Amino acid sequence: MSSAKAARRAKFESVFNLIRDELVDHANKEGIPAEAVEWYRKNLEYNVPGGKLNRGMSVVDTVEILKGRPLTDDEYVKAAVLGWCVELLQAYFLIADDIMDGSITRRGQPCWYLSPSPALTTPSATPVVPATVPASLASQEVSITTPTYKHPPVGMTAINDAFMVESAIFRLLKVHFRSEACYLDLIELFHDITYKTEMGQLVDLVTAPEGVVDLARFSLERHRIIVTYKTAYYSFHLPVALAMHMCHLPESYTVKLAQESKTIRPYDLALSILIPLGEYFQIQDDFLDFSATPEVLGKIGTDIVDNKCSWCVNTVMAVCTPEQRLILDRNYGRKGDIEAGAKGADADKKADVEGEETEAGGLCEKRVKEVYEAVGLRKIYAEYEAGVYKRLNELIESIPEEGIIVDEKGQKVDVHNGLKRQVFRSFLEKIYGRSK
Ligand code: DMA
Ligand code: MG
Ligand code: MG
Ligand code: MG
Repeated sequence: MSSAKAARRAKFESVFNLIRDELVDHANKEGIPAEAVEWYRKNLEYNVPGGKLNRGMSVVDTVEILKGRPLTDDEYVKAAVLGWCVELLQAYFLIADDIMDGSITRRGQPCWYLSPSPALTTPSATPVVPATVPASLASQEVSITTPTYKHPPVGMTAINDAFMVESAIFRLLKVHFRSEACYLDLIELFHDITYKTEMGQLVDLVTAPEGVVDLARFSLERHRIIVTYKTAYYSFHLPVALAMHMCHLPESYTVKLAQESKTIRPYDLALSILIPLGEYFQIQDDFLDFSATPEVLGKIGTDIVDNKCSWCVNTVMAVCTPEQRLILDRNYGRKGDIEAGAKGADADKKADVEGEETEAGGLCEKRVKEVYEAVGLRKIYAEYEAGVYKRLNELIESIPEEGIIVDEKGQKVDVHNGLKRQVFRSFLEKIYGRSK
């Protein structure tokens, strides 16, 4: 990381301390018992600041581009608070997502629901799971093992912790934006985007229900819907729309050029570029999951083993032979080695029994990857990337930046109030051709 980039991140991170203290102080003032306040503080510290922070910092970047000058200290803090609200939203989704996906690790540490409980970390802590079988279950065939751990996990309190991280967004908006003209727009935006992302999570979950491998459920159209709703709205549209509202961009304005006048609806225009940009970003993520080495990527790709409705499997299904499709049907979404004797879902059990299952990979995954290579997925991806880069640049170029900008009443508007191509270029240049 360049030193300028590191300094930019450190400045943004310093605002996290401010908002954490504000939230914790507020809970203290409400008279919440100290152990609960301490839990909340640990929840925030564990879940909010540890990511790449690209989404949050892009709010600050966009405000700077729209204003066309360095920000004052007050403007910086306001933009950064909005950025941290995006990071809070992401943390809220991820705490819940990890429970629903049964994930083990996140950002190089245990998922919050599996992490040691902040309240009970002494050796004398009592187990949270009953050691004896409850009477209501005694007649059924259940096995409840006596817990031996000294540090019980956060467990399902994580569900309420996720809700609290979400509610923190609205608490911060109230404190920092209550008296601003954009307050209602900001609140509505967070509500709309949250609803859309949750719809995306639902489509994601029903497309690949646990333990059901059925490639017929997948399609590139289904992939596009999942990606748009689950990722693009909150990761790309939200940061830019927040910055636009903070800079008071009007709903519409007219650009008077030499020959013609053009009416611009900047929020719709931004959306029409940011959704395809978000889709491109997720397609990169899907391709890298297959193609990048763990050393480069920083994580082991699991989409094939996890039965994900990835761009890769959808693209390959569209071009492969019936024989190759059979290989995909028999090996996708499975751990271990199906050809070694077991068939279909039995492969998992067999691998378990024989202890040959590894955390990711195995022969099933290898066979799927061989089909990907055989159909030339790398070449298809390279062509896709060149095409989408050209298409996105054309969309960006279509934003009028020259001419006189007038508002709905025909009043001349400061040129800095218009949408800028650089907002989108800075996103595109950050992700184009990325290899991790
Ligand atoms: C996470 O989606 C979704 C949201 C809305 C944060 P995912 O389960 O595909 O992502 P990950 O692989 O990071 O758990
Ligand atoms: Mg997940
Ligand atoms: Mg998920
Ligand atoms: Mg991925």
